[in-house]
Amino acid sequence: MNNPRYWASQWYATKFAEEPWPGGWYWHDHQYNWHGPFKAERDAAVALRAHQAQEREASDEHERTRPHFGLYYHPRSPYSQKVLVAIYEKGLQFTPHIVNMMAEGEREQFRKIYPVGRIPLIVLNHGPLIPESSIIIEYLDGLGGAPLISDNPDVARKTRFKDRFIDFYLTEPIATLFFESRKPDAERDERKIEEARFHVKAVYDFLEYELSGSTWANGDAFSLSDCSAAAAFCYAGDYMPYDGYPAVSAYAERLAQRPSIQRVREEVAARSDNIARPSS
Ligand SMILES: N[C@@H](CCC(=O)N[C@@H](CS)C(=O)NCC(=O)O)C(=O)O
Repeated sequence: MNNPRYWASQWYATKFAEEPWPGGWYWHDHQYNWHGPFKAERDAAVALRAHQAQEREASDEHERTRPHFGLYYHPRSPYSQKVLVAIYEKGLQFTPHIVNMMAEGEREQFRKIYPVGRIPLIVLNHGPLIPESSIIIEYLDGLGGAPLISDNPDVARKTRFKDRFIDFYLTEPIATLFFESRKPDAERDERKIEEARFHVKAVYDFLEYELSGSTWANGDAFSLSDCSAAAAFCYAGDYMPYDGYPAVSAYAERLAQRPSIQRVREEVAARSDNIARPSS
């Protein structure tokens, strides 16, 4: 440590530093790039520590985002879209497994992995299964990146409530309206349609009030509730227009502009097996 010419860093010996290098203190990085000379050992040590901190940050980010789970999903499934939005918001990598639940063989195969047979599902590399879109997002949120659920228990409670409220009373009824609209007139279940419309209206009424002073469903930070809304609002206006709901309409537009959501929608648009939207 006292040789001003060949200074041993905390990581690597510097025995390769030879003439004609100017005298002074040196350190080198992983790629054997030499840094120096520094007049004093202390200056070299400060530079080395700053470099190490930068590398640690980079490798933490790498560790956080590297693929360590497989996602079973379908780009057109609303609950898969909800999880994809969260994944893209956080910049995480994953191993994709697209499952077409309409194809009997694929459905049966998938049920061997998860007997309930619902997508999305994530499978961690070391084995555990994590089903249910909201639980998946809770898990992903623990991996760091921009938080989707606040540390503040009161804000978190409202985010979780809106997530459930949107799934149960918007995503599900919109799916009902979608499936009913595809049936021949004689087979349509008017009672189901009426109930679905009643619930969608309840969500619009609630959100019109909640959104009047905020950008996103639960305040000014994009959250789990917006991941849930992203998929539902892709189709909601086709089945129940936003007439009389200016805040809901503006919110649907903001969702459509969000890069993570645009990416999810582009993936749907790029598929050749798309289902036609209803003609209004
Ligand atoms: N509560 C579940 C709902 C998942 C769900 O209903 N997924 C649909 C696709 S969006 C599905 O797998 N349907 C296949 C089936 O019911 O056979 C979640 O939040 O993940």
